[in-house]
Amino acid sequence: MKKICRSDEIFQLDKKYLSNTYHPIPVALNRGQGVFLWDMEGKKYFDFLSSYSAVNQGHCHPRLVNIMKAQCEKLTLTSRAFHNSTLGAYAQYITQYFGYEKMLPMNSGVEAVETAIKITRKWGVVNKGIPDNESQIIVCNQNFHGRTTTVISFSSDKSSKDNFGPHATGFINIPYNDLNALKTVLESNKKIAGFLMEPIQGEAGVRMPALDYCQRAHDLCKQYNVLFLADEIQSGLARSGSLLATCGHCHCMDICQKNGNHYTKPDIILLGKALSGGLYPISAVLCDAHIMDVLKPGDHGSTFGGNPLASAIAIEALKVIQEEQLMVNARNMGEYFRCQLQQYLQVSKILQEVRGRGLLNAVVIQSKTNPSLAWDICLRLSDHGLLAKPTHGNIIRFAPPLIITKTQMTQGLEIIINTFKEFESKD
Ligand code: IF1
Repeated sequence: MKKICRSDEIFQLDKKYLSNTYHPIPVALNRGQGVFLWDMEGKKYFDFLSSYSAVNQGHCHPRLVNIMKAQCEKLTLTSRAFHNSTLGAYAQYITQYFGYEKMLPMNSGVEAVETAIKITRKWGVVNKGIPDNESQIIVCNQNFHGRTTTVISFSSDKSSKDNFGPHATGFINIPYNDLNALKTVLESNKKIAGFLMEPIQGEAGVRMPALDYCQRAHDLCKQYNVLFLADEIQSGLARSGSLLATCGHCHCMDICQKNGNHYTKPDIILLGKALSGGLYPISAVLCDAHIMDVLKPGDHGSTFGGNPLASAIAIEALKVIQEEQLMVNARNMGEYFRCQLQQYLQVSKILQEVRGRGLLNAVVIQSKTNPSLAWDICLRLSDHGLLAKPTHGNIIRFAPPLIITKTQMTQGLEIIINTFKEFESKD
């Protein structure tokens, strides 16, 4: 087979042989290190997407690469038919890290969501006496929790959902950040087992609820004996400037309280993405024993979930987050980033809003003449050596790896602001 070495050859291959399910920025990446990516021609880019927050620790983190290599040479997969030498240690490490009693290991993020739905439904049957097949889970409009047939059933996004029915029942959608809507449903429906939400809605364009929303929503759930489930797959693992965006964790409670944030410890948290630092699909469901123990042998499982390779990588990925103090850097660099862009916003015609927490940020772009302005800006950013992707038409998400230094952020901002300036004159 001929060796492929040019970007345009890769674009052609992808077009010819791949399912047509994505509309990528025309860049073919070949190498990554830290906050940087290189394409086939050796051109260097700042990565301001971080593989949708999976590479919080930076690309090919040396500690993660080393642990992966070492574990690969020893043992990679046993299935759960037997015990293995790393899973127990991983379960102990992650539960103590987040202050929960039990962990259930899966692979992709959406599998963690599916797992949490199953735990919640069975918990409702066992603990609330909800008849089997009748339990309900409250979810939020504009959510993104993944792409399985059950999870798309409660999506608000037409292209994720339409023509893929019949859809699963048992989900009630309410507006995000609306405590009254939550209370109304809880009050009127006795078959609710759980409330599933994202502490920050990523796909919806980095939408943040009121600072006390998670805590007050959880309080309402407690009042009605309903589980509060936080999907921290994107917002968690230091991305938002705290270890979890719900802040249900001792490592960052001090800081959160100082900042006047309210925190809560969700009944169930879902993790994925950066749990491997981008080396491997690893997800997890964490909760206390009185909830997790509704699952019995045979109730749930996965061939690869909790395999020795994943377990070794996940421990190291969590250690890197803590030892490199990524939440502190995310908080500081995020503030710097938003502050610089807020200043630019004062003099800009096309920039409408800058928002975010930690290093999960977005800008809203507006054009009188060009409906694909955000896309065009992202193409131009890529020409200038910075990768970012639009979401929902006119929003651009900026989420670099959390190891980014101040100098690198200054350079990234320079590219972003100079690119915006090119478009100001055209509008
Ligand atoms: C794609 C978005 C990000 C997630 C939350 C669960 C999952 C995701 C909060 C499922 C996944 C992805 C998947 C990716 C694009 C991406 C995304 F733009 F769609 F919203 F990150 F911002 N919960 N998010 O964000 O995890 O099964 O994919 O491991 O291409 O679909 P997964």
